[in-house]
Amino acid sequence: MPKGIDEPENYFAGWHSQRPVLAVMGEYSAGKSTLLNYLLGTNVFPTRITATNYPPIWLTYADTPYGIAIGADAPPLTFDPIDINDYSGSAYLALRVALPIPLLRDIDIIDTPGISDVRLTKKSLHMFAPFLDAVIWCSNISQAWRQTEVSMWRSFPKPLHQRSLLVLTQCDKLRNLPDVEKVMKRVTHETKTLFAQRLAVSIDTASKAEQAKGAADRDDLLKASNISALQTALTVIVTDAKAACLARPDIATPTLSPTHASQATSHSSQTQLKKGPLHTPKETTRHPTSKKESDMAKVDISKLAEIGGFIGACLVDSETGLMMASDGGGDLDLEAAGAANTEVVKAKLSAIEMLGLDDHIDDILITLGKQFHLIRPLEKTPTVFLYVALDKKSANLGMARVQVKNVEKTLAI
Ligand SMILES: Nc1nc2c(ncn2[C@@H]2O[C@H](COP(=O)(O)OP(=O)(O)OP(=O)(O)O)[C@@H](O)[C@H]2O)c(=O)[nH]1
Ligand SMILES: [Mg+2]
Repeated sequence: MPKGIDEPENYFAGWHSQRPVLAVMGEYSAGKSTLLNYLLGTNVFPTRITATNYPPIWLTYADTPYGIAIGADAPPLTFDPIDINDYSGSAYLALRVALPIPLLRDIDIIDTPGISDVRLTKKSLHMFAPFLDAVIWCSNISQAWRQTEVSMWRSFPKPLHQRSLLVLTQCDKLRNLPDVEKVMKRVTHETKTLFAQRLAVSIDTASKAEQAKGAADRDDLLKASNISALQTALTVIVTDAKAACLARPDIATPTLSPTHASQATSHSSQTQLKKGPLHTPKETTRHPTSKKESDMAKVDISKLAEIGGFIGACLVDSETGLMMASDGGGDLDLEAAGAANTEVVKAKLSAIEMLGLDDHIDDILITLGKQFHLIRPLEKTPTVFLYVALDKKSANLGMARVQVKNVEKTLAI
């Protein structure tokens, strides 16, 4: 391993410019990247219904776009930001992306993975702490301010707490304003000393306001979104942080630490910011980023169909939510079911890690009225799991568990 690659702080120190640095943190799928894209006015950051699989992305201003990927065990790589899709996965510790977006003239922004990401340790977020002027902590209002969030945020320095905002996201998902206010009241009580300010927003509503036909509709939607309160709070944070930042050396050009500058390799030389969104994941064909994903077509899980009461089964990568193989299904949308259950597996893996249990998951059983759902992470690759749906009336659960285990043993990824 080249010297210094295991110390990404060395790079971050070089990236720390006179601009305030704002990080967005929170649980996965809280809406962190959606919020940032809205503020930036373009789809820079990847967003998805299931957890995205990117390392922290440090966004900064440059007239000519460029990207730098800090590898976990390889020299840093420069890339064209348009190819950001290719830099997900655990091979990278952090990405630096520079773009000519007006807001970035005033502020650097770091988008981070969800705190329950199994690959993300406290240390990997703490690496950024010395460089942060403020944090927007995003917490989904439907499950706001969970114990995992409390524990992670409390582990950051107290002065940072005083400069940061708690944003309850996706407030359009609650039925009405009194429900929003009820959550806000509880969370305000629980976070008194932990944030400078708290507010509830809906980026979905703010985006709808942009498409509204009449001015009255637009105004109503904007008001309901509470986006202007967020923009005001951000302006205050940026203004307060600016004076302190001027004392820092300004770094306007891409910098690699001297040790690595000569080793950096480039995927593309001169880059231009293309018009339109940089990344629209829903329409984008995802390139396999790892051997694991490119192997998926070869995985055979057809033996699972021999289990009594079999309805359908799939093999899912919980890091990406992607289905690697499937069989049966009938009325059950296996792809959606598999993706939704990535959250179950990730939550359980992270609970085991948080509790310091030196153990693994054999299987997870979900009992519905009419079906059993069995989840079995692969022993050698626990982030990949088998998901099997069985008819409760005709399945023999004991036998089914053994059969799923036997099939799991035959899978090698
Ligand atoms: N209804 C509603 N959905 C939202 C809102 N904001 C984000 N979402 C949706 O929530 C999902 C997750 O959003 P992301 O922005 O990818 O969440 P994230 O916190 O960046 O997720 P990770 O990067 O995976 O940790 C996406 O399907 C978004 O469309 C909102 O205000 N309202
Ligand atoms: Mg995100």
